[in-house]
Amino acid sequence: MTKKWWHDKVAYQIYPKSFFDTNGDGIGDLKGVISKLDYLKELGVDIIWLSPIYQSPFVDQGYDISDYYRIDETFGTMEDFDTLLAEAKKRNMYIVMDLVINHCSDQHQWFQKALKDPEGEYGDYFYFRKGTNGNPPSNYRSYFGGSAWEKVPGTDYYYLHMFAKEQPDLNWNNPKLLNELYTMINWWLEKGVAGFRIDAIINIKKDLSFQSFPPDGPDGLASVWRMVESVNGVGDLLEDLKKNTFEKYQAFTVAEVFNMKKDELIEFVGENGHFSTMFDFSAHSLSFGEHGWYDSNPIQFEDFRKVLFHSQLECQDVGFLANIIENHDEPRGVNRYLPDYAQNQDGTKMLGTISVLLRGLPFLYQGQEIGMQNCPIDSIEDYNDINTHGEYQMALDAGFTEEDALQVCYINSRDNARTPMQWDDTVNGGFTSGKPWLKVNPNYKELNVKTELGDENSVLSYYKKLIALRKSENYKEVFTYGTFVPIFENEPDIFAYERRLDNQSVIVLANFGKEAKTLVLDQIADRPVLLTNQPDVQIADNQITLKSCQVIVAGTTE
Ligand code: TEU
Ligand code: CA
Repeated sequence: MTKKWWHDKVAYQIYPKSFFDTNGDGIGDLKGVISKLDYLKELGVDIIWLSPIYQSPFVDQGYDISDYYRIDETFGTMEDFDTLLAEAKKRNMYIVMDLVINHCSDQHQWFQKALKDPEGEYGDYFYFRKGTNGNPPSNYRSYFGGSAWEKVPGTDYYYLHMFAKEQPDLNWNNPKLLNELYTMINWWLEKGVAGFRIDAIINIKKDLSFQSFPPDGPDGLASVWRMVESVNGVGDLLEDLKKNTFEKYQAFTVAEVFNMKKDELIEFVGENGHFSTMFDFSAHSLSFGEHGWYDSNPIQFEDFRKVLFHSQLECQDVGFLANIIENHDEPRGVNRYLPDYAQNQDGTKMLGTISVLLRGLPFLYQGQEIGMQNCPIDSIEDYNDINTHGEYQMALDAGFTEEDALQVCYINSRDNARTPMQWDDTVNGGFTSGKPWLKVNPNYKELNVKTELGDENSVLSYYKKLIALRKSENYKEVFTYGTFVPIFENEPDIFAYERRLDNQSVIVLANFGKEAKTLVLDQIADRPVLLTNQPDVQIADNQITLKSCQVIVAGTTE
């Protein structure tokens, strides 16, 4: 495997709207990001992925872009962005932008022109199709609920939108559009961004017959996802994209791909793959309901371990996955993957440890490093996320009471991860001096950066040690390139693995159970303990006893 500059790096996702507000408008901004670079550097972060900061009407929080060449004024100016690039560079840090090119905003001038003349030049930038007998061209349900086709008033035309109706899908069969996109991507790369996180990219290939599928919900529609799964050929589009852009700049790319098939893994993230890496969503997918959030499933430990081990083993001879426990679309990992008795500091540290030391690129999501959790919100009006409103409605339509539908949102809502970052114990968690755009989690008084920086036993202090260990001179190679070897894979409640490279070996042992557990492991007592979340470790000869929620990382025998 050829070594690449990004292999041994640690990445961190910033959701700019909720990171840090410097001008009191209640919304995070670029100056806020700049002011926290030293904090991130201290944490051990190298690569920063910024969720979208382009000009946008924010129907889907910036994932609806109306001008790819402008910074939205809520976040600041292009000058601020250039300062961010320069300040990051000074600290040997890399800025990765979000690339949203499956769709744009309905306010983008391309779409505005297209609407005026669906049969004209710009109409071909999108998918305009005529309906049949007063019905849309097919029965696709958009990801956010409702038909994926929106009627153009005063015409027979509908346009396709896999997400919100304000996010029309771009026509990747049109070379002119592709040229516009490639030019734009290269423009940002010329500017000095290190690469991109590539949004919803698996959706760009459409089945142009737009055939309907058997309905899969009470609304008589079928998820547009069925079309994505049934169509082949996305690889050609992705290769063309790479050749015309990323490859020319050795850019780092991380793709959002949900339905990876084993035989395609090599094409996606192999040595000459379409992307540098892609997120492993196998654990997240476990809870996805068949119809929506209302029938989502709680995650069982055995399944969690099984799917993560599976993707680790499947990918290690091919390339690198990007490992996350949460992002801006997912509820907080602590609430999702830990049983109730483990949703505390020890459990949080344990979850972080097993994730960060996996083979692949660790991505932390803002607030994860202080142990942020889902936020209780009492009324649907107080949720901002468009997806949450759609899912709430779907739950009501499926017969849920309002109270139960709200509980569905508490467990699944994307706003759980989007509440403002908690910097200190002053009003609004120190995020803003104004009124925050989204509720601050009331637990900010105990759970915040300032308090945790001052406590050597905090989750934050632990994350610092964890990242430092991963990047330490002695162990960096084994954590980056070492193979992943499962251990105790049939032992209830134990998440354990070894990372092995040449004559180096590290063992990670975690007890997700409620009771202590004794494990027999050859020469465990001879290994130095590199890290643990509960200091009194009981080891003797070939035996180790792990308390509930205890994790230990043991190094190579001297
Ligand atoms: O997400 C794509 C995607 O598949 C998710 O929307 C997912 O289906 C959903 O969040 C599950 O709850 C990307 C972005 O990450 C997301 O924020 C955007 O809303 C979406 O694309 C549209 O751009
Ligand atoms: Ca602001």
